[in-house]
Amino acid sequence: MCAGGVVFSPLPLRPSDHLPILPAMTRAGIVTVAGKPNAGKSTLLNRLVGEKLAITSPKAQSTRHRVVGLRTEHDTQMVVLDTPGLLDPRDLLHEAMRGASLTALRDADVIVYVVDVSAIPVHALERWVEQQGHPASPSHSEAEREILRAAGLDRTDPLADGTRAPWPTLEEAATLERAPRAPVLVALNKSDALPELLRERLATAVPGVRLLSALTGDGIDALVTDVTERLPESPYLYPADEVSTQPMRFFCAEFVRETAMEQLGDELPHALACAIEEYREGSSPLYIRAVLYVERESQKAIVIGAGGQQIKKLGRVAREKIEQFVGEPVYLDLWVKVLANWRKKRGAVSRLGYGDPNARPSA
Ligand SMILES: Nc1nc2c(ncn2[C@@H]2O[C@H](COP(=O)(O)OP(=O)(O)OP(=O)(O)O)[C@@H](O)[C@H]2O)c(=O)[nH]1
Ligand SMILES: [Mg+2]
Repeated sequence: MCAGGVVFSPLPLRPSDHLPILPAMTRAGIVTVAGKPNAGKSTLLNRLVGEKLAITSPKAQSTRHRVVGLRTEHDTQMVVLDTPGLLDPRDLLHEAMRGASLTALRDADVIVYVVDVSAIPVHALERWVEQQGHPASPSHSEAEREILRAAGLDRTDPLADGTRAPWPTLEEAATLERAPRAPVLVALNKSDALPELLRERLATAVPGVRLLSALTGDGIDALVTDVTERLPESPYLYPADEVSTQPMRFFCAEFVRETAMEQLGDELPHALACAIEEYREGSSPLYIRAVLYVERESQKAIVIGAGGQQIKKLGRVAREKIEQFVGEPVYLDLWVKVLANWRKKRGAVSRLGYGDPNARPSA
């Protein structure tokens, strides 16, 4: 070909020359983290997001709301939902918590069912691992089966309860009437607390089981791969640089409540709720007025402490956590008020932001 004296020698076409350049296909979806109280769900959310969003505590029932964390990495966006621990509701707050968990299970594209493996007796885990290696099958002779039955290892023997994993299924833990729509990955968390040998045997004898330590990060990469494979191809649902969809004031209230859980006795934290009544953007330091609600006058006295020492300490630590989160100086104006028996009052439970306990999502 000759144009204006310039000779073009056409290069051989490569297949890609005919194709429009498409961006790499992304994956995105909702990853619901569910399980019994204290299993390590919030620790896992924080680990997945790489930031402390959800409050954690050795005391059970620390999470009361669905907490949203965003993880965007390697063309995949996970909208991670941390949920309140699954329990039998004993009051309206519990009902609202259960409602939040069930809704998150229903909305999920993938469910990570977190089990505290350190709470399962070691002998039950050992027996289960043992059995995975020696299942009785139709190929076993009757004599071999007899030996396995005697050892309690015959899968075909309905009386050998060792055939079951030594933890409840998600349906059992959540008392669901039917299995959730989304695929369920079982994550045995707190595996750092297991004897090393047992950990190795669990990992090798039972390939389907994901051993995890949300605390140390062990097993997280493998879990992320498992989850990613199950997410649908989709454009991102939120901007790639965001870490949550919830407002700052939500996290501020949670940090106050977490600090109260750390500093106050075992029972009192369950009676506490925190509301942010004012959040003055643009002020320096950032002005936040928070109210800790308790159920009785006697509890108010405990939170305030002798000479106001307790609330002063609580306010200082909570302020430091909030400052770290918002990245600027904060003036935390902290109050304590009595809202008598609020956990038993529908209006109060929903006014404190715990969803509508009337809305009972089906299982
Ligand atoms: N040893 C160990 N402890 C862990 C691990 N993950 C969480 N924990 C601890 O277990 C306790 C409960 O953790 P959370 O993340 O608050 O548990 P949760 O399931 O969110 O609890 P609720 O919100 O109350 O249902 C905390 O003291 C955590 O530090 C882990 O992998 N190993
Ligand atoms: Mg939690």
